[in-house]
Amino acid sequence: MTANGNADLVIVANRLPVDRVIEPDGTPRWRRSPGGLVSALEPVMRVHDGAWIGWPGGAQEDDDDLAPFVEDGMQLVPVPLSAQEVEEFYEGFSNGTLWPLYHDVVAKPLFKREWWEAYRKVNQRFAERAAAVAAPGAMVWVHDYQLQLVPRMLRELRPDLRIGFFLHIPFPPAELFSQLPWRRAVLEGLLGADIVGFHLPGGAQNFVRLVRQRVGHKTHRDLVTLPDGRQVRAAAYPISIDAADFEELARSPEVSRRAESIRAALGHPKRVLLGVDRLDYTKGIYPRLRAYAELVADGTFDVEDTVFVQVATPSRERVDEYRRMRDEIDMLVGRVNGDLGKIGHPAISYLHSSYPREEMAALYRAADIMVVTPYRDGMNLVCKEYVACRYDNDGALVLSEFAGAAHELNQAWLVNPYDINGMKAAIVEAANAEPKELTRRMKAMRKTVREHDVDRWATGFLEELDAVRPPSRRRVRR
Ligand code: ADQ
Repeated sequence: MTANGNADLVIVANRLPVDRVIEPDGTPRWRRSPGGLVSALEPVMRVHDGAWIGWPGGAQEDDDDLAPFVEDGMQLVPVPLSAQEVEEFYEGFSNGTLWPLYHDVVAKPLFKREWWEAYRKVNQRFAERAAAVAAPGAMVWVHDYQLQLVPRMLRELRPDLRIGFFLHIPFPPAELFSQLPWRRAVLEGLLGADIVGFHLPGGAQNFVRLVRQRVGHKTHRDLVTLPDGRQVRAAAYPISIDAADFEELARSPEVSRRAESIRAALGHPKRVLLGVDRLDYTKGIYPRLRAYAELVADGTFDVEDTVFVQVATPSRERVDEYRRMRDEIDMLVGRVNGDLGKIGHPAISYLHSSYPREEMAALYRAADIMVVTPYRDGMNLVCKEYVACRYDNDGALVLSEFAGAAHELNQAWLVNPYDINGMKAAIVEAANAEPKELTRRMKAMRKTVREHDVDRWATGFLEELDAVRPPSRRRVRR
């Protein structure tokens, strides 16, 4: 295939950084959805001639006009999915097979052959779009578990490219990954990249070990050598947030006022505990609320001066497991508030809303104890956002040791979310900690988050990808 694109840097991700919305009169329009990934990559996209390839959301009919377009100097290339592909590729293989398998089998993964076929087909479509827009020798950065076959498919179409891949969720140990009927194809898919990035060194090690065991390639430390001499590096690049930006937001008078009014609306409690998550069974919302409820029931906390605010944005609502979990949490919150609440003082203030960044910063400012207790999480950015907002070096973080972030934020009160008593003890300790102790811990965590921000993550990865030997000078087998 000839190189016919002009983008020097191509981002390939499941979603575009814009959503396709349909106006009341039926005309489609693009609305920006500024997620962490797009703000991290925006500066580098500007320096390079950047293109972003992704699904615009929703299901497309054959006659939908989804031509590439330019927004803010970025070339955006929509990849359409049919209703059946949304069901089989996105809800099915991505979120019903890979997501639970890669998160320690917290829920049972489903292995369906038709889902795998859809996954392959959609990955091929993404690879073809990337091949068409990339300039000769361009860098292509493929993101996440939905697109693990793209690196190899793309290399077959365009051997001239430098290809990077980053996995935003954990990469499981060999014992779990090996359940996957298509394990070898997934490993070979990833090996199409020059660099395969993970949040933690453990993920990279799991990958290299599996490549040795299941594909039979030679490996040495973080390097895999393919039969044609090409080398693939597997390494850790822990993602982060724009810490300075969050702090600035938190310091703004509007956010400070809003934080005060949140506390006032809660009845000026002595203590506010906070949980903020996508409503997902990996996030450990249920055990966290159970632990808290027990502390209220046994009199450790009094609803008159303490409240737990749990914000849980519904997600993936068409996947059965998510509906079940939402019902379970709804029931738990209802029971706890019914049994333990008082008029004007619920034990748990439970919200399904999705908030703008300003409101998130105000919530972080309003909370004395942030409770983040996933059963397994690739990184978890919520805890880093909380830390970035605590510019007075106060506030306590209770954090699951199974979140990637626990490797960096080890001054948090680290907990095992499977151990309810352990979680209760940590919450009580955090609640009773001396201000000096809180400051000591928060200061150290803030330093980490400040020094390792998202810009460092993105530029670090791309610099290493840029340094990959251009394919023209690679040894070619004849
Ligand atoms: P997620 O599973 O989505 O990300 P997380 O890292 O915590 O988890 O990111 C959530 C983001 O959504 C945060 O920026 C947070 O502020 C925002 N958010 C959460 N609830 C919200 C609400 N109610 N309103 C508005 N915003 C809300 C996946 C992996 C993580 C990994 C990231 C990035 O599962 O482990 O850290 O990708 O790689």
